[in-house]
Amino acid sequence: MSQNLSSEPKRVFSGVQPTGQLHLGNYLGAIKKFVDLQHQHQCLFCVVDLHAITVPQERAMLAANSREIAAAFLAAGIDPDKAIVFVQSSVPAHAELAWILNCTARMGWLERMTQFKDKAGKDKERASVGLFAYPVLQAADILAYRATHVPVGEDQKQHLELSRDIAERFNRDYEAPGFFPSPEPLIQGPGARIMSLKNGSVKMSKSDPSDLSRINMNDSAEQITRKIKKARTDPDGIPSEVEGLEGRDGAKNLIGIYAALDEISVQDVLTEFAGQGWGQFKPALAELAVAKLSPVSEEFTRLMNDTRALDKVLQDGAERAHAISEPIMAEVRKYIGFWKG
Ligand code: AQP
Repeated sequence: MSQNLSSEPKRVFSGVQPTGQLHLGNYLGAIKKFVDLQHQHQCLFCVVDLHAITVPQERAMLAANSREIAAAFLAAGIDPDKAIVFVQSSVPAHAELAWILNCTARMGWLERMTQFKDKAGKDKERASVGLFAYPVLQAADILAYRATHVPVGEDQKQHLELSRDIAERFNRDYEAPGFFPSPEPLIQGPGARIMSLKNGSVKMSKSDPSDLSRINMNDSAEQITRKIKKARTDPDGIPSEVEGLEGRDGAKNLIGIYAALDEISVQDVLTEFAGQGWGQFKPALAELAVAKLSPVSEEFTRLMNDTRALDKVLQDGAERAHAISEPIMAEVRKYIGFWKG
């Protein structure tokens, strides 16, 4: 059986749920980072439809939404000849390993997960068991490939810590030292936490009832410009130093979005715009956002018109993903001692 992965190359895994409109937070916090990583490491980018069904989904929309996420990956610059792009439900290892890891994870660990509390809201009793166990499926996604690195937004930090605990516990319980790596999150950079345009203290999210709170990846130039114009800021102007953004959520968010889109530091943005008002900054941000997002949304529309080509990418990706996960699952079954180990 294989040993520690430390001498093996890095393997990157990340997933996005096919639950509707992709927004700027998903793009800057996750997808844009995927594009750079594919050149340095073996990467698997997954449309996580098993995660999506932890809350009700429309049968008529689920497959179409999965294609949309795959199209967004490719439109953003992911090359399916380099990275493996696939749909989670088409590779059986995810569900199988999730069950096994459900038996490794502890109730107390999951009860501490803040995202479950947020998503289940007041009516915890009526939430699905799947929503509660969601972070275990996430651990299975990563560990089924023995991935070492996971690019995600900051909201996923706690889930990644849980994945590490689960990996370590499996290795200990089944006397498999070093079998599963402790996956590391890749969270750095100003795009890691994009906030709502209407309320800088909550994250930009597809479930926010106000469309003005987010920039959707397929918004037109006019929509983007209007939303940025209406974004919540404060009466003060743009400071010259990062400390001047302290306690100013809306201001900090817009400056952070500019930095992430232009791939420069927050300090560089402040140096460029120090002393100016929002009336000057917002049009500059809108222009930048349109320039960066329009090519992605045009390519997205083109790809969505060729579903056969998209399905071919996803089929090929599923086969390549299965080829990696199956030998790992064979070892997992042996460690546990299943009849067909
Ligand atoms: N606001 C955000 N800023 C930075 N990164 C973000 N991500 C999500 N929102 C932000 C990152 O996007 C990746 C894919 O996320 P997901 O498909 O798991 O969706 P989510 O996190 O559930 O996205 P939403 O929009 O917040 O959905 P709802 O409203 O359903 O909760 C992940 O890497 C995530 O960190």
